[in-house]
Amino acid sequence: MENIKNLKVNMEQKILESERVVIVPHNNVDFDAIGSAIGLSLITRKLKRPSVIVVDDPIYKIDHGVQLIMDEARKDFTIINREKYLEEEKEGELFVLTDVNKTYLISLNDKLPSKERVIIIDHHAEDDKTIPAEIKFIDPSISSASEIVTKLIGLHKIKLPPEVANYLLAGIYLDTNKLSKNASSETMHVVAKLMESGANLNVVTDLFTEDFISDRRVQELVSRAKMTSFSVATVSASEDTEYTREELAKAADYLLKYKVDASFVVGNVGDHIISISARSKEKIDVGSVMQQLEGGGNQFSGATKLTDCSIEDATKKLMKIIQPTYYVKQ
Ligand SMILES: [Mn+2]
Repeated sequence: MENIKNLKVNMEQKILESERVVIVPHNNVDFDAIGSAIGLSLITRKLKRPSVIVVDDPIYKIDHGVQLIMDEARKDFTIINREKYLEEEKEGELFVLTDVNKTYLISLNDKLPSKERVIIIDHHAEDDKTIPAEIKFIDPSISSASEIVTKLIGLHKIKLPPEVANYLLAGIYLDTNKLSKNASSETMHVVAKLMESGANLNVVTDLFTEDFISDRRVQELVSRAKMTSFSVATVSASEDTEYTREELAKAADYLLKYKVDASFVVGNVGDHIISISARSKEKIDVGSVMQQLEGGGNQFSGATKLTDCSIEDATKKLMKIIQPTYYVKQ
């Protein structure tokens, strides 16, 4: 059992000595990783140090509920991807890893500073791949990183905004399977504190449900995919289901997991508009394909919308255009 009061004191000193705090949750970010990362951002703010949270997952890999949290949290916190981090990387940064302690599970593994500038907060067991860190609080007996961070926030006497209380509760909820496993009396105490700060169990439960419903809709689209003889996946969605552009894009992203060069998803987005979302690995320039259908994009990603035409017509138009002649010359 580690001592969280020591962690608070030692961590505070390190944060105050740093120019900026880089908060790194694990890849395939989940509720616990993002909730605890946002909570840590709140602590750096109290200590008047800037912080960024680095999340580098492609959008189709992020759970819908986690995405909702990130979209909302962006109003108050800085969440950037690896590319953006590399543009603004600077000296004197402190890395705080949360919900992770292994090199191969983080997006900035090649950017880790020396161990004096690394803090790890985690509840996964250590092994020989654990990142060297001068300060680490790793306790597998605790339910979640969010539980640890909530305690830290309490020690800092920070007033938790209700939204952040929800994110932290979502983290605990995920890792305890809705408080049905690994939840100690300490965990329940932390949950009670979060609820006193305005966390709402209904809101948190909805985050999990929406994830399920949206995923299912994306998977419905994926299940309609047809593979052409020239390694392109196409989806013609059902005419009477309205999808969001984001769902079409997620299905197109998802299809790139398979042995295809590109994917095109055609669906009804309402208001008599048929939208096409296109993604490519590299051989096919989908931006140029979309341009010929009055849309746009770049080599890897593109989209268009067609008014007053059926999904069948839109798919026919698309099929005429996607010929191997549009492969990028190599
Ligand atoms: Mn966790």
